[in-house]
Amino acid sequence: MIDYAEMNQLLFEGQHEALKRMTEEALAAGRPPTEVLEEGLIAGMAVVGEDFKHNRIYVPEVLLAARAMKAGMAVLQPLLTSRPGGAGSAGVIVMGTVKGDLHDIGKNLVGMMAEGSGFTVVDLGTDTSAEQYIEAVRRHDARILGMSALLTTTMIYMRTVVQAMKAAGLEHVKICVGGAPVSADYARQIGADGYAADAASAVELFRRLIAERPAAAEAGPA
Ligand code: B1M
Repeated sequence: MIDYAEMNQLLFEGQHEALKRMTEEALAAGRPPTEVLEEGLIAGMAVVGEDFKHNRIYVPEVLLAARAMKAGMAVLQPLLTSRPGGAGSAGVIVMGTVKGDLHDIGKNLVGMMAEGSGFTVVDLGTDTSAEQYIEAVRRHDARILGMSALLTTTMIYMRTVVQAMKAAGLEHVKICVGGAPVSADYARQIGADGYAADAASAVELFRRLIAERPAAAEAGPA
């Protein structure tokens, strides 16, 4: 019997090796990877976020919790990213956390789920500038640009990127945004094509946007 409360506590305490072990045990016991992710890892990080917000814990403790979360995610990664039947790519998504922002756990999860659903993900990491997004979109002929932001001070950079993409003539590339302070309303305000609240809805959004893409754009750049 897997005790998710114990996994949450290990994450909270930053015990990365024990959490990695328990993640492996949960999978060995037949628990679905998405359940382990949501109940064992994401639920634990939610507690960390609450305590951080109320100054009951500070950056060093959050860093340790983030390291533990990543250790658990590394165990789940092969399962979340494996493509059934080795099908071809559903399209390229360039993804990154925006300039000034170092939070990458949520963005990494979205990337893993997207890969598992058949997309090819080009991950630019964190602190990504408009120029870096544009360069990668062009180089990989991406169909979607995904931006993540976790800070109210960095989410505003998403608008800069949307405008820079237009100025660069890349209007045909769909832009998706997400992250804790971002909303559907904000996505509309800045001219993005879509917003998703979590990794599973992000993948649904990517699929929908790819399906909506006008036939003219399928020809790719001249
Ligand atoms: Co920071 N931090 N942090 N932090 N941190 C938050 C975001 C904060 C809300 C905590 C709080 O006060 N409650 C707060 C922001 C407040 C605000 O802006 N209003 C905050 C702060 C203030 C800071 C610092 C400024 C603290 C300081 O230094 N004084 C600093 C900033 C550093 C910087 O970026 N320049 C900082 C630093 C850090 C750490 C480095 C210690 C660490 C990050 C480690 C890492 O990512 N490698 C950290 C962490 C871990 C958090 C919290 C606790 C957890 C974030 C997380 O990983 N959540 C966070 C609290 C919170 O969010 N409630 C907090 C789990 C993850 C699975 O969820 O990222 O939301 P999330 O991703 C979800 C969805 O949002 C969505 O899908 C994901 C999966 O379901 N999603 C997308 C995300 N991206 C998407 C993109 C999409 C679609 C969906 O399309 C492309």
